[in-house]
Amino acid sequence: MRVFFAAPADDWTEWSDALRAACPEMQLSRDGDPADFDAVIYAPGYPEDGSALDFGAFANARIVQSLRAGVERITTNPTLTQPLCRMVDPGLAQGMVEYCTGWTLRCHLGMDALAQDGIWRGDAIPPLASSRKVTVLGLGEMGGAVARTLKTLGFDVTGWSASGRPVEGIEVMGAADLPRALDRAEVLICLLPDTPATRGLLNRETLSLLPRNATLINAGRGSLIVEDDLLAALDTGRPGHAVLDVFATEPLPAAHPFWSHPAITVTPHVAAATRASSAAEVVAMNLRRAMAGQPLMYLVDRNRGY
Ligand code: NDP
Ligand code: OXD
Repeated sequence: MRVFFAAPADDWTEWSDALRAACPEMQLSRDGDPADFDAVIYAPGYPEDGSALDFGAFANARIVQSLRAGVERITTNPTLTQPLCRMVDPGLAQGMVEYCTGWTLRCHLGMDALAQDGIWRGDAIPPLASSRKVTVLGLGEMGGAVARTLKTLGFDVTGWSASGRPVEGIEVMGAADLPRALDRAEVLICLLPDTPATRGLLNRETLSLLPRNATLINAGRGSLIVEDDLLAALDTGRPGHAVLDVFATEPLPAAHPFWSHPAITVTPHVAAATRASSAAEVVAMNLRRAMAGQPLMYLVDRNRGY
C-alpha cells in the first residue's frame, strides 16, 4: 500500500518510524505523483506554504486519515471527496481526562487559596466532590471519558450533546437544554468540536446563565467562546475563573489580554496530545480496513463537520 504523508516536517520526524513499525506493508512517502497513492495521512499545517491541499490530485486514495481529533481545517476543503477519518486514540483521551480532572480538582478544592502563605486556615475545609455540580459540553470520545471519570470520583456530573445520546451512568441533556445545562454548571467543561453550530455558542447571553463563581474549562476549540464576551462576563463573576487551552488565534498573541487576566489560566493547547507510540496502531488499522474495503473507523460526517 502506498501512503502519502501530508503533514509538516516535525510530524514526519515524530511519526514515520512508528507508522512503519505499526504497518510494515506500507510504503510511506512525502513525494511522488499523487495519483500513485492508495491513502493519505494528513495533519494541519500542510502544505507548509499555507495553501490548501488539493486532495483531488489523489484520485486513487481510498482514505484520508487525520493525525488530529479536530478536523475543522479540512472539512470545508472542496477538493476533499475521499472518506475522512479523524484521530481517536486511547492516549489522547487519557491525556484529556488527566487535564480536565486535574483542573477540576484544583478549582473545586480551592487549592491555590489553601497554599501555604503563613496563615493557619484550619476552618477552610475543602468540599467533597458530591457537593459539586459539573456539566460537560460534548460527550464524544473526550467528553464521555472525562464525564465518566469525574462521576467515578463522586462529582455530580451532567452532560450535554447535540443528540442527547445516552452515556452510561451520566444524565445527558440534548441540544434544546443548553440553558439548564449551564444554569447548574459550577464547573463547566467544554469538549466540543469547531463547527458552524458551535462557533460563538458561549457568548454574553449564555455565559450569564452560569452560577456565580463557576469555573469554565475549555479544551475543545477556541471558536466556542466569544473572547470579548468572556472578558466582560468575568467582570460579573459568571464565570469566576476560566482555564483555557484553546483560542481563536493560536499561538495566543503576546499582547492578548487573556495572558495577564487574574481570573484566566492559559495553557498552550497541550490538554491532550496524539502520541505516535499509541496512535500509529490506530492509523494502521484504518488503512488496512480501507485497502480491504471494510468499514472505516471514526469517519467524519462532512455535513455535521465532526
Ligand atoms: P467527538 O466527535 O467524539 O465528540 C464530539 C461531541 O460534541 C459529541 O458528543 C457531539 O454530540 C458534540 N457536539 C458536536 N456539535 C455539537 C453541537 N452543535 N451541540 C451540542 N453538542 C455537539 O469528538 P472528541 O470528543 O474526540 O473531541 C472533541 C474535540 O476536542 C475535538 O473536535 C477537538 O477540537 C478537541 N481536541 C482538543 C485537544 C486539545 O489538546 N486541546 C486534543 C484533542 C481534541 P453527539 O454525541 O450528539 O454527536
Ligand atoms: C487535536 C488537537 O485535534 O490536538 O487532535 O487539538
